Amino acid sequence: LTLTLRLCSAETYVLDDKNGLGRVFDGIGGLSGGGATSRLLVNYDEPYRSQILDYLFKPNFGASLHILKVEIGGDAQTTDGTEPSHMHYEDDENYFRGYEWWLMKEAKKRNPNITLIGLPWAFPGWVGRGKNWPFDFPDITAAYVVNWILGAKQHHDLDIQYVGIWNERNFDSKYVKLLRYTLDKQGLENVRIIASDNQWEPISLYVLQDPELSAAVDVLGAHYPGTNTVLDALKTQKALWSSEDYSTVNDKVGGGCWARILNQNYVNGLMTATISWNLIASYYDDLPFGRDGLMTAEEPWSNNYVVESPIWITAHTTQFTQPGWTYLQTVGHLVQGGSYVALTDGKGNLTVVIETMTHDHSVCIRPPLLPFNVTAQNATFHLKGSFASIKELQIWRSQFNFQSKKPVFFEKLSPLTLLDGSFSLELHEDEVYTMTTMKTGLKGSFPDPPPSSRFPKVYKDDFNNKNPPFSEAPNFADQTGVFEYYQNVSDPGPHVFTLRQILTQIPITWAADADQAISVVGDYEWQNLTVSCDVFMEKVKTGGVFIAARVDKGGQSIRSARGVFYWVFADGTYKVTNDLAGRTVLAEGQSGTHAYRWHTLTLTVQGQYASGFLNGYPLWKNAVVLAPKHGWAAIGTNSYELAQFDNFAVEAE
Ligand code: 147
Ligand code: CA
Repeated sequence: LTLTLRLCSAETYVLDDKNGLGRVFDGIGGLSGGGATSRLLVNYDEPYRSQILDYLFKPNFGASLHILKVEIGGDAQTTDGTEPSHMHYEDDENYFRGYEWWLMKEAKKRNPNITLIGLPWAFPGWVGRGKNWPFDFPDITAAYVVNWILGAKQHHDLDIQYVGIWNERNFDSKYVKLLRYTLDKQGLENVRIIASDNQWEPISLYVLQDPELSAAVDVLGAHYPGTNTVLDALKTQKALWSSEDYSTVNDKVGGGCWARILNQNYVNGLMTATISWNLIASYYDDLPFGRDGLMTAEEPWSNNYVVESPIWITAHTTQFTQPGWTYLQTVGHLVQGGSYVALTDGKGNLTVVIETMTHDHSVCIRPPLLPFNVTAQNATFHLKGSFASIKELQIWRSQFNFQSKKPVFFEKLSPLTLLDGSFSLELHEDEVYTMTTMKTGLKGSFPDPPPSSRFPKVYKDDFNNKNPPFSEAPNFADQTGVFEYYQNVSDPGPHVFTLRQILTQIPITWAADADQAISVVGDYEWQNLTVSCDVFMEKVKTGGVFIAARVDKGGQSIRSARGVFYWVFADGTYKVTNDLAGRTVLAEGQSGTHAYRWHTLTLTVQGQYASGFLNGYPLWKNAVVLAPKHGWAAIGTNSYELAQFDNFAVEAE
């Protein structure tokens, strides 16, 4: 007589190293850039800025990230803005622009072992000798990228460990080999190459068919792999990484997505690193992919920030493992859905991470998630091999509690005493457990930051900053072109310190940059306001600059941005347009404006009417503005041309 009575399934799983181990773990990381995703972070006041950095990087505190990947700024629009290049022009070199250097140093301060990665999305135009393509002159591109790595070491004592090719664009085998050769020639033999930050193919096939390419490439990095890999990738025997993943709003479902892929990228795809796009959502919320970061810090004016669930989901793995640990071969899916991974340091430590995320509570932005079922279940784990003698495990638990109560993230439970090397768990839906021999875990915390608030309605910047800590002025978010603090060295007048648009040539783009340079600032909900700014054209005859209100788009859609744009030109005319491209003209006429002279522009928008002043005198009025109804303020130039801005001011209702 056999009687099988199973009210709740109770399955057993074995964690064993006797038949060898799996792949070496390379870590979990965040990506700053691709682009301008940390733009607003730099302007947080202390102590809040340091608190945020602690939540991201401080070991045994929060996300405790193992990897920081950054964009190698290429002066072009790369999702949420432009990031400045270290070489705007061929004869230019400057390793103090932007905020990625600062961010890498802050990360390294907290975690000296953090793995640093650089990847270009775009390149300055000169790299392609005028063509929108970086591989026609591979020696130039390689030297340009290697300069960035050398500059990191020389000026910031940062060791870049990995470098990539061209984000989600074509790779070129000849270039990859030349990059390897150039790195080696500069003594950078330890810098490893990731390829190709796109899909698994065609890079896997190319590596299989070309031994020289295979020798140059250390890691195959795929984006949004949906936890899967392909046979060709496995055949290369290379380390496989999800070198960009996540990109999901950081609410509870975002945390669920992250929990599922952190485990299953290894279980299903043998990927040994996963990198979140993005590290931290520090860009205006209304730019593309708002809040797609591990946490949110998008209000430097209020100093409010939000530690979201992905931070604690990350901690479940990062606080109890390190790059160089090894996955066990005994990892897999739970019988009633969900997954488990186990890692060891090879010195007796064991960390097991279990997730039971249900389908609807773990959907990521991409790729589509096929249906699957997860239900409550009992799971018994038997520790075998060198783990058989483990007597006690620390337990950390997150419960998303989608239905009823508030979620509980990264809660330490009482340690578990093992009987005969096994333990059982009663797993519910949408949970994450870490069972570990490591006693170093900690749920870090700070007092709540100040409450959230809107961007100040009255805002001014005279750019009078002798020693700006960053090359860009606070809150200006460049969407095409690059705007930098500038000093008119020999000018004793009132405009010694200004903000200057410095691109003179369109970059090798990653997105569809506008034909104009534009930097947005302020509150996307602003409707009625006065914007004013002193402007200085440096391009004679054909130069032009603008100030704007109600700018309704940024990021990859910047070309189609609408709003109220008030332009003056070096040929002595002005224009008012309803769009950045300048197709819909609301008013135009003579202004008497010139290059190499300061002019003050003032734009007032009230309901359906806009009017403009030049040097304090009315120039045009009652232009009819039906749409858009609201948007950011902005400054910009008519083309890729030098121009300066000073005494920017907004008064909004
Ligand atoms: C990625 C980019 O690499 C990031 O810079 C950022 O734009 C991110 C936002 O989700 O997306 O680019 C992708 C764009 C499209 C797809 C995948 C990645 N896609 O359609 O599969
Ligand atoms: Ca000034």
